[in-house]
Amino acid sequence: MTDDLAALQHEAEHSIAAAPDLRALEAVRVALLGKAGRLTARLKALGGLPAEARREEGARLNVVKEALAAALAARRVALEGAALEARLAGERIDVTLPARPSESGVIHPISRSMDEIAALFGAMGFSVAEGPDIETDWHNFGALNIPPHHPARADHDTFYLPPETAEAPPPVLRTHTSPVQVRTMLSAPPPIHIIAMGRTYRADHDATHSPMFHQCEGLVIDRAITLGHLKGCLSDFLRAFFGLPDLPVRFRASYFPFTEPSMEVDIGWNRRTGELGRGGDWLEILGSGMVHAKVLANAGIDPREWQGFAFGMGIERITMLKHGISDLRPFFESDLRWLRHYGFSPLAPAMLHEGV
Ligand code: 2NM
Repeated sequence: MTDDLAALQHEAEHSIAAAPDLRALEAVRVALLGKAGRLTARLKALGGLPAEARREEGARLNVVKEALAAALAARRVALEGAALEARLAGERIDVTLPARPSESGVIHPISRSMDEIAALFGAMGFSVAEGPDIETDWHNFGALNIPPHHPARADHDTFYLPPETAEAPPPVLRTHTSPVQVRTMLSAPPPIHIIAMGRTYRADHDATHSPMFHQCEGLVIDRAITLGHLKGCLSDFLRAFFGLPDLPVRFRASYFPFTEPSMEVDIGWNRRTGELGRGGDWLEILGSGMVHAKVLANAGIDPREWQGFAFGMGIERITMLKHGISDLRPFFESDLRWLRHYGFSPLAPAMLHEGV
């Protein structure tokens, strides 16, 4: 009986050690300890033995059962480790390999322009600020010196959202990126040198207007900022963005409620051919001005200590001019043929030393 049990244990230990994988190991376990297993059978047979023999045989069987259970568990851990190693070896990737040129995607011309604008203003010390598309009436209009019945509100063709309370003005889809400038002024003290870019919304839809379009606005608040800084900054930007060092730039008096004085900025072009840089005609390209003292005060900035300039431009418009795109609509139509033609390689990002 004892030799018999020792032989069973020996044989079982050999089978466990030799099991090549987890399935084989499970088969060994079932053959030993399953319902019809060899050790199970011997444990069942204990009931038929006399009391004395049952105690002795039972103790021996338990020792063997525990030894085999431990051997099974140890082998399971070893096989699981080996299986994981094998899987990791099979799935290994070389993260140092160079990227494969992709057939499938290009950078949208609007995204490309935003990358170029960020690179150019970044080189002039600006950082990029962001804010929500859904704005309060106050951030979008009130703080910018556009009071409740000001005609500029009508000009903006605002999309209003359902009111949250009966008393408060309803939320709006931002009609320009200026509320980002307001939020920036409220959130940290000057000096401030930021641009804000992103989606803006006006209820206007025809060949040259889309209800959603993109703006870039800039804001500089510092000590002793003058119109000279505004003119230098915007002339440099326009000449770099269009890649024309001699691009004529003209500043023309205008009106915005949030700037005083206000100036429209024109660039030289040929109205007949559309060529930029020469031709004797002028094209309005952006709006700008010295931030109104009331706007500074609304945003908690003392206008006697800090001055600044701001500007705003439409990204679709400058992108169309730069690349000779004549129609606004395809920007939003997801036509892959148009996108592949006017898109940019993701592997050649906007870089300043390449003149963006
Ligand atoms: C423009 C033209 C002129 C402008 C002003 C501000 C702020 F918040 F500082 F008051 N942000 N943007 C501004 C000024 C925008 O867009 C044609």
